[in-house]
Amino acid sequence: MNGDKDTNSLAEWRDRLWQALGECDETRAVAIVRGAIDAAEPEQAPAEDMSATERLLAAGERVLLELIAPAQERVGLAWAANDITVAQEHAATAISERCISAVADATTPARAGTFVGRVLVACVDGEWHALPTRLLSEVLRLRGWRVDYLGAQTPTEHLVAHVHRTGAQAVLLSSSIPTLLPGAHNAITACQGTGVPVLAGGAAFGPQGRYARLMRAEWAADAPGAAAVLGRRPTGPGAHATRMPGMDLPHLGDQEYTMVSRSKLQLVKQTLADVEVDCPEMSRYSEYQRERTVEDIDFIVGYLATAVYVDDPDLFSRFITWTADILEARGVPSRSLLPALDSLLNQLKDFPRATGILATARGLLAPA
Ligand code: B12
Repeated sequence: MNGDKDTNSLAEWRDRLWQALGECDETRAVAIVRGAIDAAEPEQAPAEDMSATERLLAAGERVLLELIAPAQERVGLAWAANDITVAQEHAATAISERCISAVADATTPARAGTFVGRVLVACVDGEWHALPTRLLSEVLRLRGWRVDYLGAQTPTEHLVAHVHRTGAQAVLLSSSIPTLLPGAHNAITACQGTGVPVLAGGAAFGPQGRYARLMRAEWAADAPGAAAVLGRRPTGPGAHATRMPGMDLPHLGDQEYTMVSRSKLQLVKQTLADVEVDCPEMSRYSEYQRERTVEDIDFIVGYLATAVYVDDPDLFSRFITWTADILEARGVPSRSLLPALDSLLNQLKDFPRATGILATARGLLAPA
C-alpha cells in the first residue's frame, strides 16, 4: 500500500473484514488482519523515519483500532437494525477475538523486554463485554505496558486482592451496560481505597464519561486516550481514597434509589399485570414472547433505578430511545412501551426524582 491518504485509511480492508465476518470465515478474517498489518502505513511519522520495530508496533495499533474495533461496532449497529441475527453477532465477536490474538502474535517480536509500568485491566462485575478491554489491553501492551488482563465480570473483592498482590500502578475498569454502574462505583471506590488511581471507560460511563467523573474516577474515551492518561502518571485518589460510594452522590440520601432497586421484583410484577390489562392481545402471547416482555420490563426498571442512582434523566431517556428503535426495527411500535411507563409512574408517584425521569422519557415517546 502506498502513502496515498485514501489507500492508507484501511477502508478497503474494513470492507473485506466485514465480508469475512458476515460469512463466519475465521481463516479469511485472520488472513485479512495479517495482510493489513503488513500494509498499514504509520500515520504519525513518515515510514522511512521509523525503525522496523516501530513500524510494526504502529501498524498493529492501527489494525486494532481502525480495522477490528470499527468492524465490531458495525456488528452492533447491524444487530440493532435487525440486519443480522444474534447467532451471527456471536460468531463475528468470536472471530474478532481471534483477530486481536493474530495482531498480538504478529507484533510479539517487536515488543520490548522492559515495561514502562504495570496496570490491571478488567470488566466490572456482571459485565460480559470483554472484547473492548481486550483491545485496550493489546494497545497498551504495544505501547510498552505490562498488562494484567482479567477479562469479563471481575468480582470487586478479587480485583482489589489482585491490586494488592501485584502492586499495579493503575486499574482500568470497563463497563458497557449502564445498569452495572452502581457496582462499578463500588469497584472504583474499593480500588481507590488501596491508594491506586482508577481509569474508567466504556459506553456505560455516559457521554464524555460523565458518570466516571461523578464517581471520582479518571476517564478516557478509548485506548489511545487511556495511554495518554497513564503517560502523565495519574496520582492516587488522595483525599478520595477511603470513602463510601454514597459520599460521592448526596442525592442518594432521599432513599429513592434504595426503594426502587429493593422493590424491583414487585415493580416488574405489577407492571406486567398492568400491561396485560392495557394490552389484551398479550393473552395470546407464546411462552417465549411472555418471557421477552418480562425481560423488557426488568430492563426498564433496572435502567430507571440506575438513572435515579446517578440522578440523570438522560440515562433513562437514552435507554428508552434505544429500546424504541430496537422495537421499531422489529416491527413493534414504540408506543407499546407507554403502558409500562404509565404503570411505573403510578406505582412510584411518591418518588419525585423517579417520576420526573419517567415523565421525561414518556414525553419522548408521546410528545404532547
Ligand atoms: C459483542 C457484543 C456482546 C457480546 C459480548 C462478547 C464479548 N466477548 O465482548 C455478548 C453477546 C456477550 C453481549 C451481551 C449483551 N449485550 Co452486547 N453488544 C455487543 C456489541 C455488538 C459489540 C461490543 C464491542 O465489542 N464493541 C466494540 C468496541 C471496540 O467498542 P466499545 O465497546 O464502545 O469500546 C470502545 C470505547 O467505549 C472504549 N472503552 C471500552 N471500555 C473501556 C475501558 C477503559 C478503561 C477505557 C479507557 C476505554 C474503554 O474503548 C473501546 C475502543 O475504542 C455491542 C454493540 C456496540 N456498538 O458496541 C453490543 C451492546 C453493547 N450490547 C448490548 C446489550 C443490550 C447486551 C445484553 C444486555 C443483551 C441481552 N439482552 O442479553 C447483554 C448484556 C450482557 C452483560 N451483562 O454484559 C447493547 C447495550 C445497549 C445499552 N444501552 O445498554 C449494545 C450497545 C448493542 C446495541 N446496539 O444495542 N453483547
